[in-house]
Amino acid sequence: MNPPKYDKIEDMAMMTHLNEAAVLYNLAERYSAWMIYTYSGLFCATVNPYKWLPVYDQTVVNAYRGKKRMEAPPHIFSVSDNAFQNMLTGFGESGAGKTVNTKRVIQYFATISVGGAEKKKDEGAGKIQESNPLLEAYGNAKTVRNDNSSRFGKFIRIHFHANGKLSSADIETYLLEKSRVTFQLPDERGYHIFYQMMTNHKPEIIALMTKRSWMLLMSVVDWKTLYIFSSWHIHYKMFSKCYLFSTQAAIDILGFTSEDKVGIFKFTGAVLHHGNMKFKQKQREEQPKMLLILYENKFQVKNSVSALAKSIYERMFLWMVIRINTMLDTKQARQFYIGVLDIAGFEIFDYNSMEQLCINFTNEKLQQFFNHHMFVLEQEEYKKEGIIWEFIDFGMDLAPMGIFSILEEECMFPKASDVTFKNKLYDQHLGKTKAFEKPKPAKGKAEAHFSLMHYAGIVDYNITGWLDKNKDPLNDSVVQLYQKSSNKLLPVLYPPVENLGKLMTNLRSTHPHFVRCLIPNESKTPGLMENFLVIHQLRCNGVLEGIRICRKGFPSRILYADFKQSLLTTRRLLRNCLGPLTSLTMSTNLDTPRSSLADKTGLLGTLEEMRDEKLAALVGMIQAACRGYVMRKEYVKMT
Ligand code: AOV
Ligand code: MG
Repeated sequence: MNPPKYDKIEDMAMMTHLNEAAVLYNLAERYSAWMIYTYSGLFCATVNPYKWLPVYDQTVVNAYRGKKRMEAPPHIFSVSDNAFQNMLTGFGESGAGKTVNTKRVIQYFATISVGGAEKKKDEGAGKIQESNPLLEAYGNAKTVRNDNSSRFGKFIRIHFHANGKLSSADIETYLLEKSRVTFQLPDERGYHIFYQMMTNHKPEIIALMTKRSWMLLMSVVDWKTLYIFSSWHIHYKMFSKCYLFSTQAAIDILGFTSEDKVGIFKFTGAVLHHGNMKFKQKQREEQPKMLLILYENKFQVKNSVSALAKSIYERMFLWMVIRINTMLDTKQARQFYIGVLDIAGFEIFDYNSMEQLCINFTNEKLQQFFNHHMFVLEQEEYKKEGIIWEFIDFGMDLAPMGIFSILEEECMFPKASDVTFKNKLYDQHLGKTKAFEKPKPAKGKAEAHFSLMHYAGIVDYNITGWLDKNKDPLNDSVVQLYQKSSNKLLPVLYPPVENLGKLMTNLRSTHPHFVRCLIPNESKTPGLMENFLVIHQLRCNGVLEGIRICRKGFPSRILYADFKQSLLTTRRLLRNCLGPLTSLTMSTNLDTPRSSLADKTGLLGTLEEMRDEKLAALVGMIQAACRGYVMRKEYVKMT
């Protein structure tokens, strides 16, 4: 156990005894006092409070400006402030708080760099906040784990001028879960926007769409029997009303034209219509003579219609992002940027399909990046600097992902089926790859075909329908028809596809800061911490290893040239101010061959603090001297 003075410690790297229990105890103690942010060496951890704490307003923003990490309690604003010129990555399981913290980071930058509370909404980064309601309406949905779960990943970049003033912002999105448009598991929902629209509570939308087309839409769509929704709650209808207002406000503030706006709502309505189509199976007729014409059965037709609905929805989402970016671009000079990454968190459901594999794969990639950064690069840096250091192998193997290439391959074979796909997976991985296993059947468990041991836990996947999902059977003739549409928006909806590889390249080119979001319980209860759930996350996320390497290693670094400069400036300042009065000695050898100065936790910070303190004291004394006081020599002794 740690001595009482370490109770509720702000940086867990400072603890005398570092073990799982101590870390958990500290997090729990802090959480019970609503201290949701805690440093753990190189990164910040946060536990979802599930209630709004008054810790994000303008006074708090101001309080964190220009503060060093240890000068104020741990906070997302402090991480943001220290991330200037760098990049921020929020990650953790679904529902842990990534998106909420991402919004706080954006809020912080949007307000500090355009002059406090009277922030200008027309500035790029101010506007990016305004894009949230729109992106969340179309990209977030209720899942079992999170009522407002992000079903896409985003990387937001805030660009700055050389003088640190805000320049503009842009956003990149990844992997929108388009299957959700037409299918959800029990207790989950479709995208928020559908429920918002169904409140029928926005006369302006009706006005925009011409009364006739809106009435047509409303009369044709039978909201209650839409097969594309697994559940429909009347409460949600009332709740969605207010959100419809913010979605619509976002569309206006961002500067979409009224034509765009009509297009957006029309297509959303059209997607709903797709969900309302019903098909009847006729008796089989003779195959037609013309080879072009091919009969499809009821299910194939339903599939094709779903594919079209999903495609329109996805393309409209991507198009909105492109439009948002055009509107955020202020065309001003950009010197550097801060990037904030918020992806859909790791998830394990009863039934896990291809969407879960994609999300978990992205998380796995990010974990790999985190490990590489924390454990490999960190240690390589020590070697490079000639520090005597025994390489620690953290041995964090991650699940193999040859699965996607097998899927791609199978999609090329016309005769491939779920069974052939499964056989191929087993042939190549079972018994050969450690992380790949046959799922253990259990009573009441959904059927699964293979298990993957991910860094965060074992997930059982069901491969039914993956081949079709991956092939995305878009009907070419309909797409051609779309391209010739008299509606201006429809032909525009075909921009290039998303790309995970580019994200990783982006990440590698930055200096990342990580914010580890922890989910305290699965019932969304404020203040309740389930120990096993938290310990599990600490274990698989490398939080403990991170702290350990931070204590053994040298987490603070400063370029030697900068350090030297800083010392010289201090020395010069002292000399200039005090001349012969000083009894100052500086014995540091400033000409060592190293390129950077590595430091155990805190020492560099302490040195900088000491320097600032001494300088402040000196300034005070000089002022006092000028006012005629006697200057006492010992005050200026530098320790
Ligand atoms: P996520 O982004 O990590 O999940 P969110 O950021 O959406 O999780 O958080 C889930 C919910 O927890 C929010 O809607 C809030 O109700 C609550 N919450 C999270 N952080 C805070 C906080 N700092 N203060 C108050 N409430 C909070 V996912 O997108 O599902 O991976 O895929
Ligand atoms: Mg989220």
